[in-house]
Amino acid sequence: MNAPVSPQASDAPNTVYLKDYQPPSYRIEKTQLRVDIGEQSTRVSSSLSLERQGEACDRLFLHGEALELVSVAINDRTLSSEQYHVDEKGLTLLNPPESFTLQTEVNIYPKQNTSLEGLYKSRSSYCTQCEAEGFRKITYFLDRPDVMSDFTTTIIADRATCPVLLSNGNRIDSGTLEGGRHFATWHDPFKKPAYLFALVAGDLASIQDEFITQSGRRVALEIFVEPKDLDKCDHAMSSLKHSMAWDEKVYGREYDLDIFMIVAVDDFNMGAMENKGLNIFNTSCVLAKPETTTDAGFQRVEGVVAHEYFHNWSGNRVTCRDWFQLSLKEGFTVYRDACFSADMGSSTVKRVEDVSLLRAYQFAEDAGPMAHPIRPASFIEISNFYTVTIYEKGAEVVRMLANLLGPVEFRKATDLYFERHDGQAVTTEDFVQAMADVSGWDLTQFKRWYDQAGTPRVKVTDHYHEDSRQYSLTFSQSTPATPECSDKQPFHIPIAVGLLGGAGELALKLEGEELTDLPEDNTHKVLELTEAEQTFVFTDVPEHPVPSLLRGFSAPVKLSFAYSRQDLAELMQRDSDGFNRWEASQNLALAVLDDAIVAYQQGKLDSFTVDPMLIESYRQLLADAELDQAMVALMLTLPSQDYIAEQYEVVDVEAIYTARRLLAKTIACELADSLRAVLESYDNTQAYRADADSIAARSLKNTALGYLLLEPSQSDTDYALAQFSNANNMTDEVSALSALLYSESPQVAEHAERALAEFYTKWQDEALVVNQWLSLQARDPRPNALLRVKALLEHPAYDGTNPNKIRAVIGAFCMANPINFHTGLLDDPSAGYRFLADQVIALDAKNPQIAARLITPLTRWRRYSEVRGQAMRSQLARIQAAPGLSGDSYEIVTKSL
Ligand code: B3K
Ligand code: ZN
Repeated sequence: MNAPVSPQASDAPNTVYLKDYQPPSYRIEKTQLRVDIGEQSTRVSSSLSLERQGEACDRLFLHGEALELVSVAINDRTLSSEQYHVDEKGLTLLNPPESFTLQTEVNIYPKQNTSLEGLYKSRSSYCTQCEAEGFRKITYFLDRPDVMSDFTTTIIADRATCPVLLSNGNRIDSGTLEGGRHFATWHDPFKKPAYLFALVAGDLASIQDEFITQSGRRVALEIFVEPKDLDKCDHAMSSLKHSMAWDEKVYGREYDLDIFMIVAVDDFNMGAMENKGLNIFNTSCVLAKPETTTDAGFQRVEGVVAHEYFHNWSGNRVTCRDWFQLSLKEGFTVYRDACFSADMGSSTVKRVEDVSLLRAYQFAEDAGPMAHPIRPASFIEISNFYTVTIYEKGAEVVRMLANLLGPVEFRKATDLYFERHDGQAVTTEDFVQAMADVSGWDLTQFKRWYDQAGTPRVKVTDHYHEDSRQYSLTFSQSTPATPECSDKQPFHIPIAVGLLGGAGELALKLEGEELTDLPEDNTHKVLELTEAEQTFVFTDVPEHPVPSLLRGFSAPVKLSFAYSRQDLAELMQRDSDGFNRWEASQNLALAVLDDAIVAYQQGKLDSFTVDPMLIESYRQLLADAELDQAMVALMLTLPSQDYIAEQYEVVDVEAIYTARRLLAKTIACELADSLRAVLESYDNTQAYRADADSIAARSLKNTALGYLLLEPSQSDTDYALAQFSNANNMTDEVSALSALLYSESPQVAEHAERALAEFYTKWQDEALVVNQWLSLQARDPRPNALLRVKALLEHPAYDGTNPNKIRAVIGAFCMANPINFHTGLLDDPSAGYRFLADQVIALDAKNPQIAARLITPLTRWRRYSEVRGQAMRSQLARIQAAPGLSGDSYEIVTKSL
């Protein structure tokens, strides 16, 4: 039976507003699915028990997209065409009863589903991705997170090609069928929204383990991968067990089902997905072994496994009422996984990495046309809101709450939140309310962090009165206009501070405080800025100190204070806050980079000399045996081009690139002996280990190698070549390769090309390693990289339907190779922009989510020179005019133009 299909709905995609939220008019108590997977098409039969909530209504709309309706019945009676209506958005039932069973049958086509949302095929496996709104591509449903249902799922498939059949919860039945087919039935005892539904059918192998929970329950753990990858699952398994133990210890959260499964697939739009009991992962976030995976890769696996596991409570047991609340689960869970990773390795290193990411990408987002608060007020396409703002800034807001409450109260508050809302779909208000109820704090002003976008600027000045021995810090805050609001109210900003005196850190006593009220270790304080301008006066201060401000990056703001370079050098060496030591190194480097940028712009770079203060500070760092080697490596690393760009109103791409390169080369020359000493003291014969100390030692050695290869001696080149050939791990192998490749020294060039070719020959069967190889070339800063990138798109290793490959080539070129993206080709300066628009237009029809994400660099057109900005803008307009553009891309281009 074919139902009538309505004519095309209106063209412009709709905007959805938070203020229009209405509770659902029906509940779905039970959902029974039968998914019969065939070679060409899949038949989905569903039976939903619906119960009205509240007023009678004359129609009920169920979401459904790209579904071929076969039959629709209520309480086993097939509906006539007057009783329902179908269009490309869903199924409308007319005059539905108060309580009924809706039975539908649809055909879907997983093999043709290139959006990687709904049910699709990745290599030889079938899998699903339903968050945010993918379940509606599987069957008709109330596909919204506040409709939570009890799911029973039967999967039927060919036994030979799909021996493994998985879904959420526990397997309650299985058996063979005629014609070489078989089935499995799964029941999930926890009610959940459809976005947490998952199904997998394929020819997969698995490793198994178990975890005994704190109350003594045994949980079976299983990781499914293609058989060839079975040797790369151990790290994910141990990360999972560490995560389970950590969540019990730190949050008192125990796992609730008898089995927890992870499945890795090659084609996945994001990193992973927290489906109840059946997480589905991008292979890049599961597979790891030393020979094929870098240290960063190992850490990513650990972090993502933890993140998805932690969602079982922060997301699944307590979920979101609507998608405006996305940060309720994402911000909180990122905060949780960041604390976990900090506990597993070095907490300062983790903090530096996270803040670097936030400042390079989230601050840029907050200053651009897509700026949105962590709880947005409206959206067109929710997929566009899985952003660094929702995730990383969301996590910063939770971190501020955790720090304001302190560890004991914060734990009480999260206990209350989980208890109070278990099994519910709630809002960010509910989260903050639990914090307020436990602590007694008035968090009214704090909640502005959820509603106001933009990065607050905090300007600080100080004054020391020698006679009264008083030291005052005056803070003023302001937040630039963003698309949703131009008039910002002051935020509640916690600012952690310390004061450095000549002989060490000073005791801190604010005016009015009694010494007896203060803790013994009294050199650290959190000042709470709530006004537009506020002064804090410290008393009994014996000398004019150097203030250490915003320790640990205690709030997501841009703080400025007129430090002298001497102050920065001191903070770099002596601050007891590791994060601020790094911060001082960045600020000192930024000051010197600014000298070079100005010299470049004035055509005086040839006669430019680098401030010796920076070189001497770096020299001392390299001699500091006390400091964590990973911190030395981070402090020696110049700010990224993106972060340098953040410092300027108009981004001068050439000036930033050239200044940074010149500074790096100068460091390489001036500190060559110290850098070589790092290489000499490193024992390259040691067995690989992935612990924090080993990772730290490798990162320092490879940072030194990268510098030395900028102006290499023959022995430096030989060292890199030997490391490339003999490395027993991918970190060293790929670091040597990138040092060779990015050297620009003519004596290295030939070696680099040979190494690149060898690397591919050696690793061509390892997809994730090949992605590294692609990305290294796409990021190559040498001129005319675009020609090489275009050639890569034709290479047999490239696959234009695989998001990892798209990110490795197109994403890396446009996001991580600014000098080439913005300067294009020698004879065609806007070639990079046109290339990106071409790729977006071609991809949009196949995978709109990935296409829309790629557009980001073009949206920043206002930050560049007039000529560049207009060239970028005209490519956005070209994308906008592309026939049949998706709502995803439409939203990004329209908001950016
Ligand atoms: N919750 C998923 C995100 C899925 C988004 C799909 N558009 C991954 C995560 O944050 O854990
Ligand atoms: Zn998440």
